[in-house]
Amino acid sequence: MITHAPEPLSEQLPSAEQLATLAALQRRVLWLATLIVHHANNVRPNLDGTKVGGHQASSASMVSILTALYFDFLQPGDRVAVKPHSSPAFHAIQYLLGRLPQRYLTELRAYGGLQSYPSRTKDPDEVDFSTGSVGLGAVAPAFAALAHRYAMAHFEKVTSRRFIALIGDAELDEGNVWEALLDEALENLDNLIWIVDLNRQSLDRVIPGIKAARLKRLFSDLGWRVLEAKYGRLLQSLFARPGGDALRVRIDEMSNEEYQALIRLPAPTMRERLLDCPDGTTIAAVLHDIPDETLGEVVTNLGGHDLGELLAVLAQTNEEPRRPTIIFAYTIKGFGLPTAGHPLNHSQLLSADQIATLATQLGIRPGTEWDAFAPDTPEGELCAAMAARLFAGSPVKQRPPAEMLDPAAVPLDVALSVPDQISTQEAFGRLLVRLADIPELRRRIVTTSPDVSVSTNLAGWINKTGVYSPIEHPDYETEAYRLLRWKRGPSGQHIELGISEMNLFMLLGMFGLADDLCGQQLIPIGTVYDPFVLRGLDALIYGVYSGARFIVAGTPAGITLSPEGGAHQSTITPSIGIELPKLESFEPCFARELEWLLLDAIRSCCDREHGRSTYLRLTTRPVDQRLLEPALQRLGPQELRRQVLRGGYRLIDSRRDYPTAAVEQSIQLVAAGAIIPEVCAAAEYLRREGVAADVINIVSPRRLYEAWRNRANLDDLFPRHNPTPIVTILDGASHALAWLGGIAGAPVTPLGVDDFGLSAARADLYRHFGLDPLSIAEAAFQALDATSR
Ligand SMILES: Cc1ncc(C[n+]2csc(CCOP(=O)(O)OP(=O)(O)O)c2C)c(N)n1
Ligand SMILES: [Mg+2]
Repeated sequence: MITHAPEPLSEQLPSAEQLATLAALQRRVLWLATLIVHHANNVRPNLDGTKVGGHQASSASMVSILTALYFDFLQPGDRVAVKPHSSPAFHAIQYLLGRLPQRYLTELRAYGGLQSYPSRTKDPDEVDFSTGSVGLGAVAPAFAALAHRYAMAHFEKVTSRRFIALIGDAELDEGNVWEALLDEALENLDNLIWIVDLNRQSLDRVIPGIKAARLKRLFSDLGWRVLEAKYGRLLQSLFARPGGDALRVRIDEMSNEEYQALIRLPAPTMRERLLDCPDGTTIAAVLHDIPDETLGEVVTNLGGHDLGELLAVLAQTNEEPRRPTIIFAYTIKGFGLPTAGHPLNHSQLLSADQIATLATQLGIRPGTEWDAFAPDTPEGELCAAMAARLFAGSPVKQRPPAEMLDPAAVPLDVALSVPDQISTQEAFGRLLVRLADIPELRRRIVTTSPDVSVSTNLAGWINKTGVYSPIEHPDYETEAYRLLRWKRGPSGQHIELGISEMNLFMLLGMFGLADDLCGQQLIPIGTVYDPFVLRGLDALIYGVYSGARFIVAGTPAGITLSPEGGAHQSTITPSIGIELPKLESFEPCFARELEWLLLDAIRSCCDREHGRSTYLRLTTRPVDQRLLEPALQRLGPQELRRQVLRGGYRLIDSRRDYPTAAVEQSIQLVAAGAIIPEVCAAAEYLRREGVAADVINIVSPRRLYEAWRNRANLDDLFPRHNPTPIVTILDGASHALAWLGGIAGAPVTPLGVDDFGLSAARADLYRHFGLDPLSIAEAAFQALDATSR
C-alpha cells in the first residue's frame, strides 16, 4: 500500500536519445493500432459480412498522448480512463508492455477477444475504467479520486496515486461532465488530471468555432490548473524567428474547418493558402527554408503529437500548489494516416494499399508486422522498465490487493424494534443508525444523496457520523438544524451532493470499486427519490456494468406518494430492477424484511467476485407491521428470512391462517411493496364472499424471475399441479409482475399504474388506478368468472 503523500516525480525531461526511443515506440503503437483494426475488418474471415468497425483515426489522434503516459509519465497506482475510440492504441501498448498476449491483436471485436471499447470486466488486459458511452469515462476518474481522498482520510493508506482521464474533445458536450465539474464535493481533487484530445472533430464533423478558449476560461474559473500542448517544438522554433508571430497569428486565427482542409492539400497549394493573408510576405520569409517535402510535417506539428512538448507539459502537473489539472492537447484526428483531418474520418478505414504504404513509412519489414521490440533494443528495454514500474513485472491481470470488510462481521439481523406503523423508508433510516453501532460495518459504510438526505431519512445516520469534507468546518448550529447536526470534517461519513442524480450514481459506482481502484473497500449507500433514478440511469448502468457493488434506495416510490403528483410518482422503475444485469432489486413492505435485505446487500458488497449492487424501492407510507404476524408464526423467522431473500413468500395462506372459513373458490393475490395492506383488505373481503384468497408477497420479482429461469422449484408459491388464477398488484407498471402466471401456467390479471400519476389523496389514487381493495376484489371475481366459463 502507498501511504499517499504525492511526492514529486522525476522532473527530468528526456534527452534527445530518450525522445528518439519514445518516437520509435509511438510509431509502433500507431502501426499496431491501425493494423489491429485493419485485420479485424479486412483480413479476418467475416462470415456474415457485417461491418466490424474500429477507429483508426481516433486511435491515431491519441497515440502520442498514450505513448507519453505509458512509456514515461505513469507511476504505480496511477489509474487511467482511456478515450473509448482509442482502445486499439491502448491494447497495442499493453501488448508492448508484455501485458497482453499477441494472439489478441488479431481478435479485436471477436468473440472472447478484445472488446470494442475498454472494458474492466471483459477485456483480457487490465482496464481501470470502462469507457464507451462518451462523457462517463471522463468523470469516472474524478469520482474515483474522491473515493481515494475519502479513503485516505478514513484509513490513511491506499494503493492509488493519481487519476487520469483521456477525453475526446466532443465528450465535453455531455451534460454529465458539467454536472460533475460543478459539484462542490469534487472540488480541489489535486491528484486528478484530464487530458483532452483536442482534434476539433467529433463523429460527423469538424467542430465549428474555437471552443477551446471558452473551455479554458471555464476550467480556470473552477480552480483548475489549465495547461495546453498547442504547438510542437518545430512550429515553436518558427514562431521564434523574426516575423514568426505572423505565422502563429495566421494559424491561430484560422477556423478549424480551414485548418483541417489545409493539412490535406498538396504542399505547393498548402503554402499558397497559408500565404493568402495580409501578412503573406512575412510568413513566406519565415518559411523560406522549409522545403515542400517537410511543409506538411511543419504545419501539423501540434503539441499533442510532440512527445517532448507533451512530457514538458505533463511535468507541470506535479508543480505546487497541487490542483486538478486539465491539459488541452491539440491533435489531429488520423495523425500520421492518409485519413488525417478528413471530416468524415471517424470510421474511415485504410485500404490494403494504404496499409502497405504505411508499413513502409513506419519501417515495418514484411513478416514482422505483429512484432514487439526485442529485449536488447532501447525500445525493448524501456518497455521492460515500464512494465516493472507499473505492474511489478507481472504478466497477468489480477485483482489488486485490498482491505475488506469481513462478511462474517455482518450479522443476520440486528433485532430492530419498530412501532406497529412504520414505512420502509423510516425503517431504512433507523437501520442505518443501528449499523452505526457495529464498528466494523460503520468504518466502511459511506452514505450519499443528491440533496435529499433529510427527506429520505438519512438524518439519524448523519447525526451520528457527520458529513465528510476534506477540511474541518465550524459547527454553526442554529434552530433550523436542531434535528440535523450538519457537522462537516474529514471523519464524516456522509457525502452530500448537489441535485444531480447522475453524480449520485457515478459516486456510488466509483466508491463501489474503491477496493480495486484504491485498495480500501467502501460500502456506498445512496438515497434518491425513486422517479429520479431515471435521471441518473446512465450512470447507474455504468456502475453495475463496471462491476461496482453499492446499495441505493429509491424512495419514496410510486403513486403511494400521492399528493406530490405525476413527476414525483415513479411507475417504470420496477422493470429496471428486474431487467438491469448484475443488480439485485427488492421492494419490501415490512421493516423486518428490509432488515434482512439490507444486511444481505452489505454482505454482497464484500464479495469481489460475485457480489452485486442492490436497489431497494421504498416508500414513506406507514404500514401496519402486524400484517406480517401470521406468516412469521406459520414459517418461523429463519424460514421467513430465507423466503424473503429468495424473492417471495405466502403472506396469507388462506386455508391455514383461516381454517374455518367457508371456501368455494381460490385465487392468488400476488403483490409487492406498499400496496400490500390494500391487498390484504381485498383478501379479507374475498374470504367473506367464499373465495380463499392467498396473498403472496413478492419482495423481489427479480429474484423469483431468475429462479424461474434457472428452473428452480417454486411450487410452494405457484403450484403447477393446481394452477390458481392470479391477480398481480403493484404500485408500478402492471407489466412488471404480469409474467408471474408463466411459472404455474395460471391465468393472470395484472393491476398497476399504466399512466402518468397525478396529485390526489392516496385512497383516491388507488381507486383511480384500480388498486383499492374493492377494485382488487372485483378483478379477482372477474378472473374467477373467466376461468369457470
Ligand atoms: C453517449 C454517446 N453518444 C454517442 C456516441 C457515438 N459516438 C461515438 S464517438 C463520437 C464522437 C466522439 O468525438 P470525440 O470525443 O471528439 O472523439 P474523437 O474525435 O477523438 O474520435 C460519438 C458521437 C457514444 N459513443 N456515446
Ligand atoms: Mg474529437
